[in-house]
Amino acid sequence: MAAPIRVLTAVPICDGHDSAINTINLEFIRHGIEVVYLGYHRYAQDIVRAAIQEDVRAVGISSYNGGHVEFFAEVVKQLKKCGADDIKVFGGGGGTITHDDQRVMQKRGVDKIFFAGTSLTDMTQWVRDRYGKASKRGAGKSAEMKLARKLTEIEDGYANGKRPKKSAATKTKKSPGTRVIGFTGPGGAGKTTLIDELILRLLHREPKARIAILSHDPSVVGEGALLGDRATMINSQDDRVFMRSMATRGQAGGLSPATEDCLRLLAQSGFDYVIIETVGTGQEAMPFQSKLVDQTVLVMNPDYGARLQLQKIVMLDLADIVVVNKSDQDRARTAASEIERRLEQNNRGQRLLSTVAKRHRDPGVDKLCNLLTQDLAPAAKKGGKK
Ligand code: B12
Repeated sequence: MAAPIRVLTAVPICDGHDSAINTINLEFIRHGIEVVYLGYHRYAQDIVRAAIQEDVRAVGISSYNGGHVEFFAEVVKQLKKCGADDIKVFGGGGGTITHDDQRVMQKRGVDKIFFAGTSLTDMTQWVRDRYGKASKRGAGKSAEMKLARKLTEIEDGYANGKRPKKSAATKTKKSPGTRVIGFTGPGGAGKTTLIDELILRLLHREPKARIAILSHDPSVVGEGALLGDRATMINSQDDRVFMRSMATRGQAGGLSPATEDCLRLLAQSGFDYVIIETVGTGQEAMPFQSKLVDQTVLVMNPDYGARLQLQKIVMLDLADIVVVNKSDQDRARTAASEIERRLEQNNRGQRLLSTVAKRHRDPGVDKLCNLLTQDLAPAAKKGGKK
């Protein structure tokens, strides 16, 4: 089976009209396209950075703010400047984009504009026809682009169910000083928000640190996926953060068939931290079998049901740190004490923390950041000791 088409969609700066793009995203997904959605009110620079890191075939922009001629052209210009002009730009904006505007935009390198009245089927078919064919693409100009393209090579190699023979990531060693942290937990527990807050702290505390995020969303074989974590990760839109979104492409358990190889490649690429986030997982999930993962964090919602449920969650035996997020909710104190007693049975020195990730400067997230960094002094990191 051929690898799915990946596109990135976004709404420009000073524009909150996201209902059109949300509808279009869903239609693309229904037709087997993987959509990395960046959200609304986005700078051209953020769109370009994300498109390069995600190594998409094209960027779809939905613009209603009236600045489309300049904005689309700016995205095209910046992609070209980065050596990524094989990433195409298309989009729409109903009646706010005129046919005259479109002619100017196409002269400036925009692939296609869709006008009011075009059917969803026609738009989807055009994207499949235009971006579905394999095209010859360069290895990439910058180190970041090279890395992004290698990740695509690995992921696409698995699309037919086989591990690529010449995987770009067959070496086993991590870069000296790289710390790999795995986050898992049920859907809706707040993993993505928690990671984003953690990234904010890491960027402040370590002014030179570079961080990679490998984030997963669910999909079944041959179908599309909404890869939407970038829309939540506001703090992670930073030049020191490399983020890659992956669909699980039919694999159960929280990760994709290509995750291990992609993680290995990231762990060899000189980042200080590599953070991996699973999809929302079930009771049986044990996603982090990889020896590459140094620490595992289970993020829980206080509302997990009866206490007996805790006996069934396998990750409670395996996680190094358990976080009860949303601890401003009524049941949170009960949850924390029930989980504490459950962890005591394991007698493994696992740590339990309570957080409210959505709250700015939450002391629980500060503690989590301390825990994840404390036993790796900068000197040891630079010397490559683990
Ligand atoms: C819905 C709407 C809203 C909703 C937005 C809800 C939301 N979350 O998106 C609300 C009520 C909140 C709203 C608010 C505002 N709006 Co308004 N809004 C509209 C409206 C009625 C429809 C836009 C829409 O979603 N269309 C549905 C899509 C699916 O259809 P379409 O637009 O025809 O698009 C086609 C193609 O272009 C294509 N397409 C569109 N995008 C993309 C992207 C890709 C990748 C692809 C492939 C295709 C594609 O898909 C469609 C295919 O048929 C338009 C008027 C209109 N009739 O267009 C005004 C309009 C866009 N809004 C306008 C304005 C001014 C505002 C406000 C500034 C009003 C105010 N003073 O507060 C605010 C700004 C909000 C903000 N934060 O940005 C103006 C913009 C004028 C301009 N730029 O010159 C418009 C044109 C109304 C007008 N005639 O004055 N708005």
